[in-house]
Amino acid sequence: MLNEINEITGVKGREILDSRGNPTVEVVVYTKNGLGRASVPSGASTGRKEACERRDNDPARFGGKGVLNAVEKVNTEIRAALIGMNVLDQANIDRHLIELDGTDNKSRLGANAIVGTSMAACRAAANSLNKPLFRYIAEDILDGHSVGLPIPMMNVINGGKHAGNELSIQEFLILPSGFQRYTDNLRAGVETYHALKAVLKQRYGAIATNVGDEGGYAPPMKRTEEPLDAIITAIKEAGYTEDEIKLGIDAAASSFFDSATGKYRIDGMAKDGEEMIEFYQALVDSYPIVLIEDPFEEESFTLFSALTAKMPQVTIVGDDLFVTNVRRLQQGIDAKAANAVLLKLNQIGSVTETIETARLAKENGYKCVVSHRSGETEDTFIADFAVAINAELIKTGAPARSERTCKYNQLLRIEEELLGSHINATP
Ligand code: 2PG
Ligand code: MG
Repeated sequence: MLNEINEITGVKGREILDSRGNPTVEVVVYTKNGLGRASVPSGASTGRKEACERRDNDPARFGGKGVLNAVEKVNTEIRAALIGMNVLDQANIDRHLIELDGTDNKSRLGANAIVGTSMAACRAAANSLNKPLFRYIAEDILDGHSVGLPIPMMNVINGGKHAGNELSIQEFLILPSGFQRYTDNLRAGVETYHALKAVLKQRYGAIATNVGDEGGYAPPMKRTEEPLDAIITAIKEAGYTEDEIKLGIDAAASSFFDSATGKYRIDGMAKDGEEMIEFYQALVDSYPIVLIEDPFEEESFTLFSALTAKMPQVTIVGDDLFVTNVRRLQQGIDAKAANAVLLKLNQIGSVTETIETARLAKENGYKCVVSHRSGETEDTFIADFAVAINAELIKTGAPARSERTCKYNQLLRIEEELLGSHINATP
């Protein structure tokens, strides 16, 4: 029977701002025991098959980017549907939201309205039980799942749609993984980030140390090798080895794929799929690259499969390819298209569906990479989520700008708690 204390008593949506200064949805879910609040991030290099982010398209406000319609759905239909429900039944809450929406891609209520509510309910439940969010998800939603700290995957040089330079590849990532503890891996990554600033300044001048949307530097570079060379130097300068800090890239290749010619416009050239495979092979041969995300445009299951077969030692991640969607992931598993999945809650639109996708990934030996969006908020939900599902990796930008560091900082708190050193014995 529903314990009154855990009953949802209110749902409130509002329009707030994300890290690019664009409006986004924030939701608060209330119970007799307190509340849970969550806010929704937003992508720039979005997959075509993502759940639909509802915007007002009213040019009189925020250039059409307002989210008052989505907020209004939270404050009317969603509120009415959720009041009286058990906040501890996340699966039921999400099922209700999906049925209430009634579309395949959450376009009626808006995925931003739905995922904000779903995350806020999850947090309200954790608060109601007086548990940290990661524990609630692991113990109560996942029935005692083992938890673990992910390897941080830090985007230290920004290109593509996230920066005003000419780099085709969107993200140049460092994966500090040489240490047992997350705290030490984070420090190694941060020290490398700072060493990189000095390297860039010396090679390209101070203007090269301006940052892009995710806090990584956005130097005036053109060729893919340039950022990789600078990062390799920075790792050495910071006193680390290539075993301790590995490299990854998110090509976000849909953003430089020309559908008219079927070619990829990269580094001033036009390459077909086979040539792109050779391009990636040459990069992997020359640099300690252990991970490649979205190497091809988002419908190229065949090319993804060819690359995954060619370099089984490399983590090939599907982001726009899978859009956190369990059906797309199953299609990828059947085609052996990758060996890892990027998980973005707002890409599919609810906590339960994201968990389902993570579960399918794990059952099939795929790694899970929990990810932020390029437009973020100060919400730290994904840090707890990554620990709860025991994700191998988390991608949440450079260790700069608070919408990025808040996630890395939350992981510091969680590690401290898991190591049992969070309670200060000294009065
Ligand atoms: C990506 C993401 C996050 P966006 O492509 O992986 O880094 O970018 O949020 O712009 O889709
Ligand atoms: Mg991506």
